Amino acid sequence: MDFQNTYLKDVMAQVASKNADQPEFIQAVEEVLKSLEPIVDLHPEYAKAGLIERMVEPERQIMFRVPWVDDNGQVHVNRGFRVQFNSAIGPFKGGLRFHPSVNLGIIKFLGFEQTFKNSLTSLPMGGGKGGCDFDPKGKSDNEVMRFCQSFMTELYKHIGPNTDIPAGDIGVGGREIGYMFGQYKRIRTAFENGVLTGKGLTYGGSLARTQATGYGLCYFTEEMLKANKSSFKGKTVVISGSGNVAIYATEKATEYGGKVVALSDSNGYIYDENGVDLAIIKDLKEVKRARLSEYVNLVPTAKYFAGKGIWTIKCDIALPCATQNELNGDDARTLLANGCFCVAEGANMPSTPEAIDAFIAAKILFGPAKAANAGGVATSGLEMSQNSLRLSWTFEEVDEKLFNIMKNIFWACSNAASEVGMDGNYAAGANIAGFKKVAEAMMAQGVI
Ligand code: NDP
Ligand code: 2IT
Repeated sequence: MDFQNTYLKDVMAQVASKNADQPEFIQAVEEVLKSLEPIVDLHPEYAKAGLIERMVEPERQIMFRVPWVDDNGQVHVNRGFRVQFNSAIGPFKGGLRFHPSVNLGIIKFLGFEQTFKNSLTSLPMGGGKGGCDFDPKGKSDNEVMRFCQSFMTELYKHIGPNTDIPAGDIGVGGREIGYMFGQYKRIRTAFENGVLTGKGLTYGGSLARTQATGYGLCYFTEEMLKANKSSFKGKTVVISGSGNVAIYATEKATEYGGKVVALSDSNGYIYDENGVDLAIIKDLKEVKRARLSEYVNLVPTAKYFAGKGIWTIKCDIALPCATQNELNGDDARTLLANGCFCVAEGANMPSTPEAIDAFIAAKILFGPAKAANAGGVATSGLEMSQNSLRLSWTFEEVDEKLFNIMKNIFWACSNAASEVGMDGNYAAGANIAGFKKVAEAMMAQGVI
């Protein structure tokens, strides 16, 4: 990628050489730095302050052994991570991912993105991310509990309600947060429920947190559509993934009058031209923890296709909600050729750089992850507020706050893009708007 600004070019070269074994991290940094050129051009003081060098280096990275015993008495060892990326505007905040693909580069890309995403929410949260290469699939509840307890037995030393507040991500939902909170409370000898978000409703969780990322994605998307004289109503929607984000994106897109015709998991995808039956999906995924392929045994009009390929389905609106780099340049061209005019990212970095370039070049509506999926962490911020107040807000109160936050994020992206003469480039707008607050806070706090 070409940089005109020599300072950014030098920093990017350093990042690429120092982190050569972390392609996802390099990809995330490059995407952000590229869109900061017009801003950094206006602020030569950033170079002398080493601002960008500091922004691309995590404040702290923790890696640790996670030993646990399976139901047969066999010991397993996984590798745990917490990357505390940036605390300029608030304590570190971001999810934990349990997936066999987790490594330091993936956690760093997620922590870097989280810093700008959290800034966009307008709430006082810094950026962090963590996780483990543990695979929860096929494990019993007791195995998951023992694993979570072991993970927290190390992690607790590094987190706290004013230090670093983890939450869920891929493979980490209410069950895992419950086990981790129980262990934290036990070894800290304190009921500090502000230390984790995404908790159960009986011990300090927030109403609407479960729905928040998927709902927030649709609030952002509907606002983007509305600003461009369109809406979900009557549109065909394809959503990848079938986890927390995909399920609640399906619910809200349907409520807005869209028809969601496809969902996927890592093995394949389902297609039903009549629209998917969300009650059956929820039961399969949230209750039974089953594979998506089982859906077609319950809904005879649906078809299951093994493998990738969900982006070959004709749609108006595509919402990638599974994982990073799940939508490449070829997929983007297929979507465009099929008439797709709106893509909004529920997952983190689901579109490859080539796919993003194709969307921007085609001038379709493109909602970038750090803006479009910020509803999850925003509602985590609202959970922290409720924990501090020792109060609980109603579903409607939280949902309304979430709605307004997502609407404001859309306009922050739109306005930031217009200010640099890039009308409608919400990806650049998100990076610029997220960056500004973090940059100002870091400049004010001196060289740290
Ligand atoms: P879940 O674990 O609930 O669901 C993940 C879904 O994505 C599953 O359907 C899973 O399929 C699929 N998936 C995961 N990894 C892969 C892979 N390597 N290839 C293909 N499919 C895959 O996670 P979430 O729904 O919470 O997270 C989905 C995305 O949204 C992630 O990118 C996450 O970072 C992002 N996100 C989540 C937020 C949240 O609040 N939960 C907030 C903001 C972003 P399978 O079951 O086969 O693994
Ligand atoms: O990527 C994300 O924003 C999340 N997984 C949610 C983080 C959080 O702290 O709620």
